[in-house]
Amino acid sequence: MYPYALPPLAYDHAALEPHIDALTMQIHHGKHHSAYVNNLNAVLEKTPEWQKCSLEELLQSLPKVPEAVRTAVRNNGGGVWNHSMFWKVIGPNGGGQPKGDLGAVIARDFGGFDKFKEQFNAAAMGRFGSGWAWVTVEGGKLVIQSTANQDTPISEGKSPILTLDVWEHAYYLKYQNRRVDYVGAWWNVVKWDYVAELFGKATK
Ligand code: MN3
Repeated sequence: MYPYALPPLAYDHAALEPHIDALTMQIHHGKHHSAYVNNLNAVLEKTPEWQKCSLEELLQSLPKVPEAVRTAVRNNGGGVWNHSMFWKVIGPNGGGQPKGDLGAVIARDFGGFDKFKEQFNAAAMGRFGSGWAWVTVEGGKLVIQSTANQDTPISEGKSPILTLDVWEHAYYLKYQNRRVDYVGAWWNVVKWDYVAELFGKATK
């Protein structure tokens, strides 16, 4: 029995059209995310003692994971965790702006939603090569950052509430080299209710 399984998408592959196309969703979830799950399960076969903890615990314990498998656990474990979150922060009928506490904290920490967006876009565009842009909560404040490859703020003990995959596989079929267009379109599918829920959990 393998410890990890590919979490099903909560919506159809075509549900995010025209912003994210169905074929990209099909390959991204069904092939890329799936491969991270399979590779993580395979590498953990070699270290059964690390099969029992949660994925979060595993990603927070990387320095203690045997060196021979550490990079594979880091890349594939991060790939599993990051994508599982990514599918939940986006969805059909998304977009707009967050209201309530989260909207107020964005205004407080960034001087407004437009400035927040600008700073997040800069993190997404500034990530050279493959990686992710994030909003995390640190000491009650919102922080924007990016990570390389499949590195995840979970490994740094942080609480992410929003994430954007900027690997080319996330956008190349529809947007080719135009990452900026993909990032711009992605805001139309952000599920702010779910992001607000994560913010609530991170600050309680
Ligand atoms: Mn991806």
